[in-house]
Amino acid sequence: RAPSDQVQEFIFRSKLPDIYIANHMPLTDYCLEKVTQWPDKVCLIDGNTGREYSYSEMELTSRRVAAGLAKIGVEQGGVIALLLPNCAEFVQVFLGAAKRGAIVTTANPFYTSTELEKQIISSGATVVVTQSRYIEKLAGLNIQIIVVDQYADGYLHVSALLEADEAECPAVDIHPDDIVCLPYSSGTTGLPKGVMLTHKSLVTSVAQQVDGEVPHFNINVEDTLMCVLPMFHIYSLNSILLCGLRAGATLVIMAKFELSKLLEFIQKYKVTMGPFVPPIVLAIAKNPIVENYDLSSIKMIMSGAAPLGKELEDAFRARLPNAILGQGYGMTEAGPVLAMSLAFAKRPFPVKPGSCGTVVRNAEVKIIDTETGMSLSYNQPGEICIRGPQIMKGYLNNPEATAYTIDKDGFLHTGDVAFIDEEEEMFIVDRVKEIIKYKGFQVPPAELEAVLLSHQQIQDAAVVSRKDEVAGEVPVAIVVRSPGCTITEDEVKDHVAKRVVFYKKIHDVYFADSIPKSASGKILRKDITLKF
Ligand code: 4UW
Repeated sequence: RAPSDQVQEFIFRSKLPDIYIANHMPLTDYCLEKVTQWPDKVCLIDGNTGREYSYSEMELTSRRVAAGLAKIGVEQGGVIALLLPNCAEFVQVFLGAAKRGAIVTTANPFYTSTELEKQIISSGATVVVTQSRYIEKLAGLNIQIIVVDQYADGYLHVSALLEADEAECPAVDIHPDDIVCLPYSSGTTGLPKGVMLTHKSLVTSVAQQVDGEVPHFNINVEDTLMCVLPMFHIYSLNSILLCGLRAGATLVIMAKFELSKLLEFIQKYKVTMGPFVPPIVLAIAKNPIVENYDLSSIKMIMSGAAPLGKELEDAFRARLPNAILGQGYGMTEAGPVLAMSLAFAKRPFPVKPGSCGTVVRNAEVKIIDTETGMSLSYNQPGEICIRGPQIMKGYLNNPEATAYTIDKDGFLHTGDVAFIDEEEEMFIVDRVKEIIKYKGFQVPPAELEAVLLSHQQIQDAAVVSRKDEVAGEVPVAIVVRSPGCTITEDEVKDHVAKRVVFYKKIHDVYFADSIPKSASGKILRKDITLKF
């Protein structure tokens, strides 16, 4: 995309001053930099097992894992796939791999083997760390499997990493622009792509949140963070795990969301901070069992990854009036955090409902007119673009998609439409990208369209979003049957359901004679949405 030749650009910045950011440091060293100040502090409580891990233990384990990885042949720059729900091993292997100078690609363990195969091949991963129950999904892949739970015949056990000799931790010269994390995201269009997040990107993003005299996201050694959102998604990985470690907080991790368990953990471990997504906020606001628990330890609740409705925000505040409720706004490619509520700051600002926050420090935001590319001033909605050392280096092996997303001036185009008001608060109002968000999870329409078109009775198809009270949005399909074919709605749904993870399932099928397309063959999704 050509940058506009506008003379005076409108650039939005944080209301907090810029800070010094130590983004020359490797990620693990940066996150664990202050461990000597709190060596015995509990770093992690694995809610699944009840086991606790101290900060010094975690730091030692990261060196052992780095040594173990080197020993099994993982080179600096090598790629490891983590296929795990939230568990202590996720954290240990992630930090150890980063210490090794390796790259971690994270995937949802519920992915089907087809989905996994695509990511493993595309990322170039040579090792996957997983639980024994997921091994069968990896059949046929040329990859070394490391199992974290029981010892399984023929597979390496994670103890080979956790119990390696830290004296053999290799000395590696990590460059700030080296990739450390490779999550997959479809971005503004098309299929999932590897998002190259470097040591510099992630260190910067964490620092933008929790570093400095007046942190934007005020968490510290006194805090206990609830880590129920999956760490394979960048929201949890960055804003809960990495920020929590840097700040010396305690993380309580849960493998899967279950409301009563979550409430029990909040009460038992006196959780102070809950980073959630709208469906969890909804459950806490509406479910009567919440009354049975003492949630008075909670100081802050953050919502993000999908829009939070105003009614829900009000209902939540009525239920937990003493907790600060605010939003964060992230996108994998943006490193990921673009904005966060200044109600979470060490010196909080008053904020308005519906806002997804104020841009983080050491970054610049532009709101551009989607037609002309001109940057807009206060209160005018346009596409949000962000520039700063935290954004991705680009998409792996995909210079076209990278150039489409990051312009020549270094601004990342988000595909989200928002305006910023005079108090520098951002309000997302629309989207000019394809992505559908089911409970905060990405559902890329192009991926489902390809699955639909692989059925011989389907001549053409489009997948669009429909609003849903619980999930936020669900994917629905418009299908054109091949001539003479009689495929039914259930058959279409089944065909897709067998091939994709549960949250990408098609909820409804509408049969049509044709799919509206532009002259260049692009599906006109907005035109389809208008029909129902
Ligand atoms: N309101 C409306 C929001 C919002 C939103 C995101 O799966 P991805 O690529 O990434 C994420 C990351 C979320 C995130 C990261 C770190 C963080 O601190 C935080 O705070 C809560 C959130 O979701 O999807 C990116 C897309 O998700 C939508 C938006 O369309 C964005 O481009 N999205 N947050 N508060 N929509």
